[in-house]
Amino acid sequence: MFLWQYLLTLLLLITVQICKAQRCEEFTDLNLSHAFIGTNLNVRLLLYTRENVTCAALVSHTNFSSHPQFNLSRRTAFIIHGYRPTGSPPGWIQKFSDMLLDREDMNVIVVDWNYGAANVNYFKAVENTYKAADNLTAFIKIMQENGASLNSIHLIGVSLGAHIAGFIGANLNGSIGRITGLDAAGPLYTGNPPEKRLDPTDAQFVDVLHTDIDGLGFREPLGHIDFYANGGTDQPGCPKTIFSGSSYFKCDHQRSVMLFLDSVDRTCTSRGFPCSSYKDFLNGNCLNCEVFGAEGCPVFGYDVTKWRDVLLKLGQTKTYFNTNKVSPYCTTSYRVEVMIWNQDVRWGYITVKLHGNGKETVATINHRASQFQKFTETKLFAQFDKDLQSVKKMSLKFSTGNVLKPKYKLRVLRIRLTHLERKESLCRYDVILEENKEVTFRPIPCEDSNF
Ligand SMILES: [Ca+2]
Ligand SMILES: [Ca+2]
Repeated sequence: MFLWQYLLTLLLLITVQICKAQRCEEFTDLNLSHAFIGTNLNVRLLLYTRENVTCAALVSHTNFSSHPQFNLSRRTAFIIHGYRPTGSPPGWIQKFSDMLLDREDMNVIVVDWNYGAANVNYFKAVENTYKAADNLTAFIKIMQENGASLNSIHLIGVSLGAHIAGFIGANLNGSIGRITGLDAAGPLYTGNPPEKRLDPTDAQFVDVLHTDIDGLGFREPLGHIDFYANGGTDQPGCPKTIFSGSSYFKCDHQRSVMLFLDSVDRTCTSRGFPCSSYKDFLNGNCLNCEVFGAEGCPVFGYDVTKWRDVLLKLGQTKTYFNTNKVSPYCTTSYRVEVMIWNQDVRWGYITVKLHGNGKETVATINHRASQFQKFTETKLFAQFDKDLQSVKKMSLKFSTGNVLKPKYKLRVLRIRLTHLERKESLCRYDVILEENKEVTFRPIPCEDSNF
């Protein structure tokens, strides 16, 4: 061999090695291929760390040493996707990994079980959840053998992925640190015994979000804490009719991921209020957070672990919160207390508009007609899309649904708004609200009084 040939070969080999080392793995896209109809499950594990935020490494069950960035003394989060009817990669997956790494120096493993999840036959995908769980259990056992602690493992499962997380957790006798279930799948899991679905015994701590309990999600509580966003049935901003195409089917379900992501980068916080029903929550009957002490009611999402000990003591806690249509999803809540002096009982709806910092925000309390009675405090719950920090003016409107001949008046002795986070109260005394006429005024700090 000539020297130049030798050198060329060497150069080629080095290049191949470098390319190999830098090869970025992608999530499987089966969208265009129809040859995949499920035989081989082929679970692929894509590792992201702060050393390779945008370039995933494919880790196998055996070659840990070839990934020096896979530091097992750090925490490891697994993101496990759900059913993929079209076989396309989940649009949110890269963002999810980026945001977790932004938040914390950890290992993020994107579980790509698309070969098992992308099947026209949902039954087949469900069957594959058990197999995917066994595969991942084996991987986690090897992590353990290499020094990882189960305490530091967080499984985040979306839809079918939430049950996969549950099965892995059960395989490991509930010793995994945390499982987060994002709108755990309902179809074919509803009514299952705990061993065939996610449940609180699957990990040391299980937190669950419900966003589509009447569709693709699971209705009953599955964790130590269950958050029902907007009641858990339908999400604001999602299409209400089938004419909106495929987004009609998945919008509510997928919102669970968006809400969780908002909590990862702390865009803003949503507290879950423990309550027996959404109706009771909307009626303002569940705003008491005393059981949680100084921390207040649990904040939904990534940081809910702060409430872990008290939640474990409580067993299973069902909570509610409302959101906006788009990110930032969190709303600002006020307790509204109204006392009137009309002789007769009045039924109607109150609209509150707050003005401040050059902005305004409106809450219409209209999920049901409220009853106002002489010298009796009516408690309402108002949620605004943003927090104005400093309220300069307030507008009030009373309506009864009477459009043609509005004739009623609400003679308000006192109205008091209390910001649920900051506990600041704003008051107005003696104001007459004529039906459908907005009254704007400058609120004053509330006096201590014994009305
Ligand atoms: Ca289980
Ligand atoms: Ca729904």
